[in-house]
Amino acid sequence: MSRSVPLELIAAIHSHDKFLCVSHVNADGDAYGSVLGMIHLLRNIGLQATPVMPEPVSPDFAFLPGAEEVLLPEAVDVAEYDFIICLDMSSPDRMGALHQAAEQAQTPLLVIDHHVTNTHFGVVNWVEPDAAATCQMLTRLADELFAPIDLNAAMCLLTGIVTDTLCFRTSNTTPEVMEAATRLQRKGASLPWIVQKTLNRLPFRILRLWGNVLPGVQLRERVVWAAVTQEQLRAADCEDDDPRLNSVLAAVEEADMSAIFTEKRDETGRPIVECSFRAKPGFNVGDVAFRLGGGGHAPASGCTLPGSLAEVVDRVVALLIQERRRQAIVFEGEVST
Ligand SMILES: [Mn+2]
Repeated sequence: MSRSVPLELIAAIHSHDKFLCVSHVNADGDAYGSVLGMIHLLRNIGLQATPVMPEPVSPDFAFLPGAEEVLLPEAVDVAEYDFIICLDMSSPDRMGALHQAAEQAQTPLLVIDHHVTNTHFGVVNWVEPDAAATCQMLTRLADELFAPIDLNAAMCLLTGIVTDTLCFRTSNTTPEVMEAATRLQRKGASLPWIVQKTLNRLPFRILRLWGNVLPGVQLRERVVWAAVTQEQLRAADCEDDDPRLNSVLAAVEEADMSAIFTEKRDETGRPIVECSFRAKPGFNVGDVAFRLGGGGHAPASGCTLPGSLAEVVDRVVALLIQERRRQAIVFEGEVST
């Protein structure tokens, strides 16, 4: 059930002028959509708002109105702002270099997020784990702020809802999500255009990468997984794998949980592995990621672990299998009682 927007949040925004809006590294549609949607809403009530992201804007999201204005942390003097609004991010380290800058300048943080793993790191924290997207929360915030939703805001906010719900297909797609999306459509945001710009795009090199990765896919005890090596990425001319590969695995009928493991190196050159998990309704991969030092939600989560690809895959797959067994017993129990 949706809770109300904290009055402290409304008061903080209404009684100040200059806001910096930020989201997390490896930004997705909800991260970009909420940062840019928020700046449009704040400007619509006459406030100054600047978007900043820890990394350069991904070309995939350059179509969003306001994307061309996004600054990198080094281009921002944090001390000039009354508040930093942290959107769709569960912990402050997720905002990269801006984290240290904010601490030094002692600029207070306002947190708006839907991750259940949120660490409540702001002076005001509005965290709604039931919301399907941070952008969904912002459609309600707009009303509370008396901020008109113009076409620019509507496009950004609908993009976050569409991408986080995989176009209204996740288990948290409630009637409230549909209502928020309908409102944004009525403000002029085009659903088919956003879907075309986000979920329905597949660069050919990604397809080639999948062609090399999928022969190694494995299924054991209703857990399905695949590993992506640096060599495969290079051969397909890809910098990174694509989150949609996990959507393909997540649809496997014979599995309740899925995982993609991607071989990477950290700044010092040591081997690390990025793990991304998905669970079918009734199962939870959020806890697994959290225990491994990552974060996310019951249906989708992730973490980054040190070690070689083979080591990490062995260790994490064993954990997922064990966890799936345990949850299946609980789930069956719930169903039968
Ligand atoms: Mn989100």
